[in-house]
Amino acid sequence: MSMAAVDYDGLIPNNVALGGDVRVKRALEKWHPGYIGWWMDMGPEGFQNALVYLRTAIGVDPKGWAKFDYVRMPEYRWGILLAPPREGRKIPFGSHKGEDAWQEVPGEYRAMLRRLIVIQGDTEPASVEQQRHLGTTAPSLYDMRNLFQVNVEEGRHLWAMVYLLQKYFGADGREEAEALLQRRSGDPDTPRMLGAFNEKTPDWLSFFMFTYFTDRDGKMQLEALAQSGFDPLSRTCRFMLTEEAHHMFVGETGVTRIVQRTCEAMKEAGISDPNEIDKVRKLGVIDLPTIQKKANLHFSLTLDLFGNEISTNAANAFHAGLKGRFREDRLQDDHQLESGNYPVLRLIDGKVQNDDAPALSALNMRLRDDYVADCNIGVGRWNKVIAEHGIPFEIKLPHVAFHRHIGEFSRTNADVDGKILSPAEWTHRRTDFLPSAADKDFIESLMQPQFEPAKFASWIAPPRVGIDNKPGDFEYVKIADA
Ligand code: BYC
Repeated sequence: MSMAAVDYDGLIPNNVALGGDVRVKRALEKWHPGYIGWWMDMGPEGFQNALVYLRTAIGVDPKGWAKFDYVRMPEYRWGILLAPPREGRKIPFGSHKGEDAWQEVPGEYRAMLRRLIVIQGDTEPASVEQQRHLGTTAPSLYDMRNLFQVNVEEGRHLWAMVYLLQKYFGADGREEAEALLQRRSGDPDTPRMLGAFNEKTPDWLSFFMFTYFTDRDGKMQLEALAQSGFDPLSRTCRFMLTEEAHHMFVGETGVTRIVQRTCEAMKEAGISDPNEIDKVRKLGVIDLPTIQKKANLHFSLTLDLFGNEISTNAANAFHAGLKGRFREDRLQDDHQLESGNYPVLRLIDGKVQNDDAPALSALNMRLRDDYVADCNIGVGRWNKVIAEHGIPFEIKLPHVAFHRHIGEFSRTNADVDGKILSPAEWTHRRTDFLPSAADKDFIESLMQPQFEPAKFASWIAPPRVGIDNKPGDFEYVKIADA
């Protein structure tokens, strides 16, 4: 069997020759019932017997790696798929730059590597847990299908990390794989590891913002890990990125469709002032200022996922050759960063200012900068829709100092322009920037299910094209079969 061919016969589809690796195969088969138990307890609430039109990864060929069909979610074939090996691949950065990429765990970096894999793995089931209540309020069958697609693929991403733990880390890898099924998003005693993955995703606007902003952190981190000198991690992340693109598509187009519906309804009603919030809300759509507040919330929560601006962990992981920069292979420098600086935003004399820091220590900041640039692309598309309707409003990303809980700005209160506020001013103005209880209640009031094919809730426009080019009235989820 070639490395790219997928063995689809056993319990666990894979292209890693699992059939000939009895120890790992057994370990994964032993882990499987616990995973299914977790999926039934913590995966999508309801709809587990519904037939969902899902894509399943069946290969790793860039053209044609997935097939679409109706599947019941618990019967989804969660497989282990690695991008094909690159002959003669070398470690592309850090102190081992130019040496052969590792096919086994480098002993001296074992703990650091395991930590990176466990943190990556922990986010995947966390997001499924965060989104588990959303199916019941889906604004259409199309959107419900996209939610479930994202969920099963996050499940597959957990499998991807668990494979690495089981195959390369022996007994402690097995323990970590178990623990990934035990932690719970938002649980006070056993929370998920990173802050944003313990927040709620209470409504569909949050879901689209999450898939736009937080899945994009996933993209950035996976791109950085895809550069890894530990080749199995690199190949795993390269294939995960193929799936991740759809999740960000769901977020970007979801927000676009909400913005579009709001603008259309405003135009039909002859409302041109986006701040006439009550009037706009009476139309059954979400006013633009509230969409901005949700963007402020999810962007700022996601920035925390990049860690501290100055980080010894990040420097060590780069120096070791384990975690690179965003698209390291396209950068033109020495890929070692032993000298040189990078500008880091810091709070100096009460003002947010740039300060040069050693480039190696500033890698989290650099990845975060790349992330912000990437976020701005989709925001520009949302604004294009608003401009096309002649409405004077622009969605803007808030300043990176706004509403932070990790890093340089976590001990200050900045407004969306980066101006430092006193604690009293912050308390007074907080709901100018972030959703208030009334905003949340309004959004919740709109979350009424729409489960008829071809129909959409009042607050969201239909998509331009169907999934897999299906027509507008396609029944993406057959709930009747549930
Ligand atoms: N929450 O040196 P520092 C995705 C901890 S999303 C809580 O600055 P470092 C997805 C940190 O662990 C991508 N704790 O941190 C998206 C450290 O603790 P220890 C997920 C935090 O290591 C949507 C201490 O503070 N993948 O895939 O440079 C749906 C000092 O911090 C947080 C990855 O993140 C936080 N936000 O950077 C589904 C890649 N931030 O060690 C999936 C792997 C920091 O002192 N992870 N701390 O006990 C990493 O590369 C790094 O762990 C981080 C943090 C970038 C997260």
